Amino acid sequence: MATSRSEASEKPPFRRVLVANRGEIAVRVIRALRELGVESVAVYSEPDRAALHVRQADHAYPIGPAASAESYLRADKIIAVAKASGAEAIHPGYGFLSERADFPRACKEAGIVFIGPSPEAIAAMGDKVEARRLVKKAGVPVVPGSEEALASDTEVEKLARDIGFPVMLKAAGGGGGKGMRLVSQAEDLKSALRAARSEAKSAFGDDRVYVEKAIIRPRHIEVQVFGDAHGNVIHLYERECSIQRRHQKVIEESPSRAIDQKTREEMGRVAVQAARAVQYQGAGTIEFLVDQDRRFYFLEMNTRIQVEHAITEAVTGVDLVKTQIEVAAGRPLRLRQEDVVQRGWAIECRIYAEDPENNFLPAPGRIEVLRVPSGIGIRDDSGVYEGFEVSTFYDPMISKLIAWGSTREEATQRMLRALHEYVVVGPVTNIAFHRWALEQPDFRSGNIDTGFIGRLWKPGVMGDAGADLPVIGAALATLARTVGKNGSGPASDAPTSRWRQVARREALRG
Ligand code: MV4
Repeated sequence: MATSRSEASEKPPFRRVLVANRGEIAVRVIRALRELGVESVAVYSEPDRAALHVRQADHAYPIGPAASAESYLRADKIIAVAKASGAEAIHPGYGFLSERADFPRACKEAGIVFIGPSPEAIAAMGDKVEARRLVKKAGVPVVPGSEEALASDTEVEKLARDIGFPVMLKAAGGGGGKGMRLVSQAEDLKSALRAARSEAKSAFGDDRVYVEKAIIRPRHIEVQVFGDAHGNVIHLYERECSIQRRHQKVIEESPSRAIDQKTREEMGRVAVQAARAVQYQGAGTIEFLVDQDRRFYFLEMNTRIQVEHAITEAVTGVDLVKTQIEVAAGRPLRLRQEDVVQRGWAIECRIYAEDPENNFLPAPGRIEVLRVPSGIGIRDDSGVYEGFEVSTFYDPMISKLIAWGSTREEATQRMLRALHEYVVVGPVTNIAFHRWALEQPDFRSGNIDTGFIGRLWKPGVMGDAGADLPVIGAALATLARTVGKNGSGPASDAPTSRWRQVARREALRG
């Protein structure tokens, strides 16, 4: 990777940093801190006292009971720990306090650096109508729609008629699909409005809505941006996150098959303009919808590091978390735009403790056996270990599995190989679901959009692939060992390799 300055001889950007998060992202940040020679301070809730982020940090402090509202969301407690521990800065990770404008304000008052954007940038982008207005003024294409949040129903009706159906009603107070309603015809507008307003009211305490032209079967493509304290803003190209379920991303990739080089450069340029509109500092993401004619429209900006940042790291070679920490310390970006190049292809599968056959219901529980894939081109970012209890209190993500290859095909084959190696005994997981998804002809040909799972998936569709042979084998072997140890007989050395299990199955079939 081309760097304008070397990092080897530099002194650490901070002496000690608090990580206000848990799970894989806390581990990810602690790793970056150690590489930079910065001490890490973990915080943890009661059930997390033996979590991986606590084990890996240099210091660790308890902050309360399991419920996030009483621990990881308690800005006051976390700032008190930062002060008591001598941390100079706080990294918020994603989720929890990462996009609350009042948190960086409170950090500033306490004399602590917030590793992220200004409270003004967070607030401006958090208000979806304000964000639309700001970026549109900066020359960024937005979906045709209202300039303001609409308080009266008659205004909404008039605007919807002007735009033309289908339209999308959206909550002004927040994103993520809450309070969103697709309206196909004028007759449905009144009841959709009522539903959207009441959902927005309960989710965001704000029942204002706005209207946009609905984009049918869009693709979700987002651009990674980075700003520093010296007015430099660059982008690190795109990620495609079209494979989602109920607004939860499931599989992401970079680059995207949906755009050509000219569109890619244009989206990057425009994303930088959007970030500049709020004098953005730190890592951010500009989300776009791309329609079937490959036109792109600004959707919203995420003012945090994202779960899927690692696929951008894989194709650009840039450590995004390290860069966050450096720019928060006031250092200029090491990279110029022309230094950023995409090489090869990366895919991420989010491995969850959930049951695809049972409406993807979270499946918490103790991880009895864990075999994590590795080898060429594979990265597994995880916050769990064998013996760890996946709790009901938090997101049931077990890990993010990332495969890099020189082409999309190689990355896909590598991911399938890694999924084949992955063994989790204990909680049910979505590993077999990922194998199924990657084997779909529409995935192979790059024909994906936000309706991919809804269109192709239903319970039972995985058939035999859903029966996870290595998992069954490992579970049997574990059971046999346990019986051997605790019972009267000798410890069993029951086979656990895949081919033996398959061979047995074949034999059973006769
Ligand atoms: C849209 C749209 C179609 N047209 N806006 C969903 C979450 C929220 N952040 C924006 N979303 C959408 N906005 C217009 N004008 C379709 C979606 C949408 C979607 C977007 C990205 C990824 C997955 C999605 C799934 C369903 C709907």
